Amino acid sequence: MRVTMILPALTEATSPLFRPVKYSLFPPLGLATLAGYLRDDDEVRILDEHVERIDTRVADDRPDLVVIQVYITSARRGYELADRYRERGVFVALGGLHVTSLPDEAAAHADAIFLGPGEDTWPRFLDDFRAGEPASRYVSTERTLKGLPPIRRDLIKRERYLVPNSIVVSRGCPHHCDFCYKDAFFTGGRSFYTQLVDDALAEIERLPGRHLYFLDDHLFGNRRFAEALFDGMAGMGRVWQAASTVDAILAPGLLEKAVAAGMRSVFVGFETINEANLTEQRKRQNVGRSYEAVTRRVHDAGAMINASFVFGMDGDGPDVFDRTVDWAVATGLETATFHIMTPYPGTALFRRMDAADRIVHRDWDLYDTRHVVHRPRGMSAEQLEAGYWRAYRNFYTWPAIWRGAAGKPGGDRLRHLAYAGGWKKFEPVWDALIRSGQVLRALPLLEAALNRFHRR
Ligand code: B12
Ligand code: SF4
Repeated sequence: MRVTMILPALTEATSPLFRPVKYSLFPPLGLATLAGYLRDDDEVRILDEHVERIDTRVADDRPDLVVIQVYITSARRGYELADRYRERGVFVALGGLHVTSLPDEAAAHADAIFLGPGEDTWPRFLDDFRAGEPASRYVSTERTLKGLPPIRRDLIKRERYLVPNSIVVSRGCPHHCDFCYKDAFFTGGRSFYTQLVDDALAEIERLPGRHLYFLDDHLFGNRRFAEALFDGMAGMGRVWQAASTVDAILAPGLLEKAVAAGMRSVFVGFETINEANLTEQRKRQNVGRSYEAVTRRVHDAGAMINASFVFGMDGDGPDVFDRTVDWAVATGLETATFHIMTPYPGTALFRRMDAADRIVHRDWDLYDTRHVVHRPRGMSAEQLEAGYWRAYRNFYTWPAIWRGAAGKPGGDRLRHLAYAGGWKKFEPVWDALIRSGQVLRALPLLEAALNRFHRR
């Protein structure tokens, strides 16, 4: 059987003028996971439009099966590709987060759609498809990562990614924040589960080189699993990055084990510095926690923080941008990502906004967390968008980077400057590397910035 698997990209990622490095960070792990279920004699390829051109006009591209993973921002392009293949009589399967949120919308462009994670439904479909009796809709209910076939990393064009060693050892998260995709995606079964520790360690052993990036929503979410994983990784000589929550960082012991096992930077969802917003968004794990204590703990342990903030919640006024950036710089956060609050279909936030008639349009292309798609309460949509861009600019000026780094001891200060500056101040260099298909060459620099100045 001939199978083509596609990760379509949003327009920005395919621009001939400038491609932000974030689109060349991670390979399509979800598709490589699904490819693991195919047989040895199946012919399969993975196309990632973020790093390569997909030309569907080539008339002889007629595989037996096309699989497309659909995110909200790539839905339009995903459907367009699906339609082209179907016009040619090719069977098209659509799955992923957006398909799960809006199955009827996706079904109009597919022969079969998949709701939720694919580990149970996909092998079932493959049997049905080979038997010539595929159903049109598969809904995931059995959630386990036990006995997964190895991920087909051989199908990934490693040299096109800065971080080819991305890895996921769990699915979902134990929390239930209103704005998050998670509850919608995992409806109908468990919404947080992990691999067996030994399987996760074996997957890590298989990855070449030194650097790893855990894409798990919350790597610290199951304490017993995380402790065993970090213990197993100690001594492997890995340097890695991951995501955690405020409360898990404050819990004694776990952070230290992570750093001892090689964690050098952690993504933390602070989301907002307005306490009222946290309650409204059911971000309970952040309520009443001292963000200063979180940053101090991470820095004292020897790691860096990549903080995530969301603007435009109901408690936010026009002052929120400068207050957030001032706080982030004063606390010495190394990197930050800012977002405009975006109600994804399927989330509690979307239902709440829709019921109050506060969703202004359903142009999914613009649901990219950089455009205002709802009616904000404490400011105008224009103020919100302008403030969002200002926050990015102000946080990543050299004086701000310097101020953030200045209060740190020598090695940590250098690391802060190299890491924050490297991401945001050398964009033309990233662009050139991406264009030449050689972005992986910069990985030693990333490893050095993460680890070289680390002295603890
Ligand atoms: C890595 C990542 C990225 C990477 C690359 C994405 C990639 N290569 O896959 C980068 C940095 C480019 C990125 C960018 C963005 N991202 Co992003 N990203 C992620 C992240 C952290 C991990 C994805 C991952 O690898 N998961 C692990 C694999 C194993 O799971 P999976 O990919 O979901 O695949 C499984 C299932 O979905 C399913 N499946 C998927 N497709 C199909 C198809 C079929 C046929 C079947 C059977 C099953 C199936 O089976 C797979 C195995 O279980 C997720 C968060 C998350 N936890 O998923 C956010 C996430 C996907 N990103 C998100 C967003 C919003 C963005 C941005 C818009 C952010 C921005 N402001 O720029 C951009 C634009 C993305 C785009 N191109 O359209 C949202 C998506 C919301 C939505 N409703 O679609 C998420 C969920 C983050 C969040 N919490 O809100 N992202
Ligand atoms: S902690 Fe993060 S991943 Fe978990 S539900 Fe909240 S936003 Fe989603």
